[in-house]
Amino acid sequence: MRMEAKTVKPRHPLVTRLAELLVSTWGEYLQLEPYHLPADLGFVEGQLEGDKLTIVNRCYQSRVFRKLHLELATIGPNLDILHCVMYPRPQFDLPIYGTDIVASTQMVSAAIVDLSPVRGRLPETYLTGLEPSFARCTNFGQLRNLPPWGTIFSPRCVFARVVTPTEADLFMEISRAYLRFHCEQAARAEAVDTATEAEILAGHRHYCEQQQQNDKTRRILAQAFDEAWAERYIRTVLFDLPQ
Ligand code: 18B
Repeated sequence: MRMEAKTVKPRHPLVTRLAELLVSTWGEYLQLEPYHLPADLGFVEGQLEGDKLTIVNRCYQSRVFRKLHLELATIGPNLDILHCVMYPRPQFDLPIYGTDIVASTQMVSAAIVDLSPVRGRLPETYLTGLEPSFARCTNFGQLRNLPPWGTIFSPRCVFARVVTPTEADLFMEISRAYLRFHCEQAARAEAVDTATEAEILAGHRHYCEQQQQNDKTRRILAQAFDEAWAERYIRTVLFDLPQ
């Protein structure tokens, strides 16, 4: 395991494009401040069945967001993963933007983007605002079904296999629209009362608990490092609860 600041070069163009979109959109809409991850977990390397696993994290915070986390992982010669979660501070009644891309050299087996509700139901403004982009999902050749723990996702969740360049462009356009819509909502968000804040905090906890059940993520991390490391990483870096 190494700790020096480093970058990984993702090889799949969709991963590169989405990472650039996320960071540039954050820079455009938000006053970014650094967010410090545990010192040994910003850049990590492991071995997965003889292949090198490299993880690079970028993390910020802002007035509204307690943690804006972008993670890029490369495994061996042809697997790239992008993971991103925008956790609002629990004082703000906003859904959680999350996205995950799992890409091999030829194909994106999973591309997912959602604004996940934290108080039961996605607010009407979001349901309506995201609808035109969501409706374009019918243009993906293969939409995928959510796993059993995926009850946290909203009716506007996009989960597709991405095979052609047209589908890659479509995923980018939907992601861009979701992200910009969300940043616009966040810009005018105002703090809620403490009773609502407690409800939101419980919603965040539930979101993280469900995400922690994704065995596909856990398996990769446990194989490259070990069970205890995977557990700590999932609980402190990927899906940590606010203090
Ligand atoms: N995830 N993903 O982030 N995951 O982190 N991911 C996979 O083709 C990693 C999130 C989500 O069908 C797969 O099946 C690793 C966020 C869903 O059972 C692999 C990291 C969201 C599935 C990984 C990572 C999210 C999924 C299998 C850390 C949503 C489908 C790929 C870098 C907002 C699960 C495949 C299923 C799948 C791996 C969703 C390998 C290691 C933020 C729903």
